[in-house]
Amino acid sequence: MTISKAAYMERAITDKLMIHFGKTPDQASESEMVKTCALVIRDQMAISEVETRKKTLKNHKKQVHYLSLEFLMGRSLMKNAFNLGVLPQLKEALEHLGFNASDIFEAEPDAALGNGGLGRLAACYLEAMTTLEIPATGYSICYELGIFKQKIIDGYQVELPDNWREVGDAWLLPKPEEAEEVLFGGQVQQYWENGKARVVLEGATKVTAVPCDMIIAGYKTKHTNVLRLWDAKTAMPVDMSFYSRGEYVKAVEEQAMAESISKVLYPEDKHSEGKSLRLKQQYFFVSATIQSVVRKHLATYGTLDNFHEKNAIQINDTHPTLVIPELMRIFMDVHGMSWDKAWSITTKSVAYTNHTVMWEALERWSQTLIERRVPRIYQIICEIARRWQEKCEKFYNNDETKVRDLAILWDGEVRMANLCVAAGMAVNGVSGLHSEILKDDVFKYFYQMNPEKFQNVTNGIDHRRWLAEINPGLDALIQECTGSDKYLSHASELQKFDKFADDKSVQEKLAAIKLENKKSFAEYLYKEQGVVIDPNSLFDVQAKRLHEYKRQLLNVMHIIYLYQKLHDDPNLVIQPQTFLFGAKAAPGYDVAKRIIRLINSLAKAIENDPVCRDRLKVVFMENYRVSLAEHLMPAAELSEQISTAGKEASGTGNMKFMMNGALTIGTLDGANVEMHDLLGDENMFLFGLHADEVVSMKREGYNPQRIYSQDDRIRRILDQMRNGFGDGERFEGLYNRLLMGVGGSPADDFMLLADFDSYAEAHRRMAETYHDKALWNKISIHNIARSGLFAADRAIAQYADNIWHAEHKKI
Ligand code: 26V
Repeated sequence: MTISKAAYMERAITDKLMIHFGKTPDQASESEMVKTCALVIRDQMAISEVETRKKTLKNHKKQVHYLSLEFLMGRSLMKNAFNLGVLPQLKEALEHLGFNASDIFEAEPDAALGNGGLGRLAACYLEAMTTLEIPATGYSICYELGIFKQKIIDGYQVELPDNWREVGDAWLLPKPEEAEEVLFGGQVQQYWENGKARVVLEGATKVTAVPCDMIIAGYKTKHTNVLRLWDAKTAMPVDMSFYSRGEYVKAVEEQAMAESISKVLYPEDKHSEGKSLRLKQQYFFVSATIQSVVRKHLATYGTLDNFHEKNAIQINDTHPTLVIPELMRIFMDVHGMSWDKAWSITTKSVAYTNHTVMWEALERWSQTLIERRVPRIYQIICEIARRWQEKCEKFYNNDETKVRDLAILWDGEVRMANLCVAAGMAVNGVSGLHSEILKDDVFKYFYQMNPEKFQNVTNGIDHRRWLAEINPGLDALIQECTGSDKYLSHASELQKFDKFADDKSVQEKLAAIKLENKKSFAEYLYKEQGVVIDPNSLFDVQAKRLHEYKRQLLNVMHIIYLYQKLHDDPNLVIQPQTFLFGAKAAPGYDVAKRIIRLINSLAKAIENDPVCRDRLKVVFMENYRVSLAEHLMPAAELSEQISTAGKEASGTGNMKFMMNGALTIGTLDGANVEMHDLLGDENMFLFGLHADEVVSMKREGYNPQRIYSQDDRIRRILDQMRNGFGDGERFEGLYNRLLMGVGGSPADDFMLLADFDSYAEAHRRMAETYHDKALWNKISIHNIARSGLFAADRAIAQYADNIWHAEHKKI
């Protein structure tokens, strides 16, 4: 008798539950069930992982090492089951055991080891690298606490710790036998040995880095990859000597110092603060990673001469920059290589991706801090900087402004981005516009020296997760229309859906799917937050980190405008709309927190207002995160991508909304530009100044006060904001920021007032279009069908072809 796949799965689950928890299914809690299923799936992947490793060792392919301080993985159970092709049997087995499968998936905590776009991108890319069968490893820190959990209490954001590992540990395989030692502090000593200068570090503090591996499954492949997360532990033998010398407290102190390194993810995603612990995190993870990469390379090849031929190291933003001097250190101090040879191999191995042009986020570290924490690394940076400066002086004929701009060390600081561009074999931006800004502005003098280094790779998303897995209704419709599930491996197949744009029955099916998704989201929101929203209203969504440049405040201004309009004319007929906001603010970013408070005041005011409440609704969704986004995207109808042009490097939420059929209201910023190229004016609601107009308007002297005094609508909106909504909260600070400029930043730095009129006009066009259901659905089909460009598979194939020169499965 053959046993069905589901029965086999059920057996694996019951066995694991018994072995691991000593329980039968009727005794297991949901959390225990999540862990049990994770262990079962992990076992399956572990077998493939061993096979993959064997194969990679044998075929000597080039390996990719993706270094990122953030990987926003979210949940893995459904994802891995989907990719392994065992999702149907997992669901069936769970149901048969008396569980509701979707409750079990919902009970898995997010692995939220990231802040926002940069971290989620890294997670999508790991999936795509695996699906394309590139031998790749992600490296990061095994933070005990991920990004904080956000609670809204009395309208204010409150941060709570996110202890993801209690359940999330089930995905991790600790590998203590592959631990590395990382050294901090101490003194650099040089001496001569056999006619060669040797460098050693004396009196340094040792921290042990223990790898915890998370296996990544690809789609329709046995190839697996690993996300290696380093856990910081005290190096025990050293500590024992403290104990025996009676320095008990010192030993405990060292232990606390060491282990604090992997305690918590920094929740700031723009402002670089120069905190010592953050620097330690960076060096810890980079040093452990590179030691491990070099060790494995030597074990395979017995030489470092071909290191760059067999390894590509991608630096995700500047956070892993210290990988550059660390590689130099290992090549020279540990393996006796000359400077020139070490530099030649290093600069052929590393590549850098920039993710922001906001100057506050460009990392600069105090020279003194680096010198104190990692003295040998500091020496190497100084030497790199000296040689680089010589080169620049020669190239630019001692032009002082240019040489200063290009410097790696300046004014007591190390400029990480400059170090990355000087040393990297490639530098890339993450959308067409962003990459142009890097060449024309941020790194313009670098570009003139080495134009061939600069590239663009427009971001992409894992469309298997962000479409097929989270929106099964739409997945089924696409498969029905395109005739197969081929789009899952070849996202460009989505194009075949385009010709159904005018097909009435497809339009109606799409509308029905969207309505169902809106209803499920309404239920979800009610369960999570006790908020009721009407699935028949238009779902207008802005979900992303809270930043002034992303302009949640512009959205709020427009809602206040509608609110006032309804008060002026209570009989006005308007499309009922639900405005959904999801956003975490960095705990120290007061302005962002004030904007959250304002959204909540406005939400309350509208809810209590008999004139507005049936037509407008504002909801601040608590704790926006990957798993909430997975419920939200399929239900969204309008996607707000309204950053000041030139400021959003790419955006990836914009792609997720588009793929799920939402229409975009947005500026020509980041990847919205590519989106507009695909869709044309008629299929998105474009508004606002262009990036070059923002620059020239600022240069010529932008005057928001004039707009305030000349435009009645804007004056009324801002006055209302200043006075608040009668709940005792006033927003004078925000008002002043828009009109006076506060604390050194200019008035309305992000040009909200300049773009308001055009934004309101785009909203009018949008509402008119929404009225015409057939037209709206047609546009929605165009959006879905043309979103294939934004698949991570495409982006990864470009990295592999143009930057890493690594082989991959063709898409
Ligand atoms: C910066 C900092 C500064 C120091 C403190 C910790 C910290 C953490 C993260 C960051 C990086 C911020 C850059 C970032 O997230 N950029 C976003 O990258 C996305 C992926 O490329 C892109 O879609 C977004 O437009 C861009 O804002």
